[in-house]
Amino acid sequence: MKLSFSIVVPFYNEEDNINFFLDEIINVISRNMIFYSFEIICVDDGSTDSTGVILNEYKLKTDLLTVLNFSENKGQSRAIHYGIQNAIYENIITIDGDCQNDPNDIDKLLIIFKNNKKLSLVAGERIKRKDIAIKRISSVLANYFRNLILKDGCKDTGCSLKVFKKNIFLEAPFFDGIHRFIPAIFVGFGNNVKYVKVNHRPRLKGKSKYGISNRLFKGLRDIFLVKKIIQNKLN
Ligand SMILES: Nc1nc2c(ncn2[C@@H]2O[C@H](COP(=O)(O)OP(=O)(O)O)[C@@H](O)[C@H]2O)c(=O)[nH]1
Ligand SMILES: [Mg+2]
Repeated sequence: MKLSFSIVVPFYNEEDNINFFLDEIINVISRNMIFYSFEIICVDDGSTDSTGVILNEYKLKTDLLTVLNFSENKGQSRAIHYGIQNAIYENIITIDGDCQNDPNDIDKLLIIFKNNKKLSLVAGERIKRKDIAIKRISSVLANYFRNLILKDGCKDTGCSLKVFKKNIFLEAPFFDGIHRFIPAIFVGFGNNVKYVKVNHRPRLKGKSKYGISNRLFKGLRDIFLVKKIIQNKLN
């Protein structure tokens, strides 16, 4: 039987990125449709620009697309979690909607996932991050401390491009920030994971929604919460 994948994408004020992003994704799906089944779930997280309108316009062009809307901004974690809860397929692909991840890497991740039945997660690690220095440095720090405590072996947990089993992700209780701990949770729950080098592109349109204060410090605090979640699960 064909493996099937729900592609879950969070969007917060990404009006200038949506059409290009979805064109690229549809391209990837078209060339892989003989091997796998797909749906795309876009979560508009209370955007205040035309994101919702543009997503709904795109929906008229393809029946692969489902658009979910929050009336107010609930954050990237909640958007991804809600998208996954609504996914019809048993496997999930996550990717950012701002065109910084390269959808062409999906082929590579899918082949590895398909050929290694024991893997529950294949996660991208961006080789050359096209972000500002402060963001790259804070990311190295956060990855170092998380790895020290949670030992997930992941060098770049912030890379959204991932393929994984839905049921394992949904075994973990939700918390705001969970999307940064997917490898740690999978490893902590005793699953096999693999990391794969992927491309990263500069953000050409729109603005990043994160700075140091709303990511690094919260990320460090959440390490201990995840440690507890893993201990609770194993006891
Ligand atoms: N749903 C949702 N998505 C968000 C939020 N903040 C960022 N995103 C999305 O998450 C992805 C990554 O965000 P971005 O700001 O580019 O983060 P960066 O690449 O790490 O700087 C993009 O697709 C954003 O639209 C948010 O509050 N809610
Ligand atoms: Mg980005």
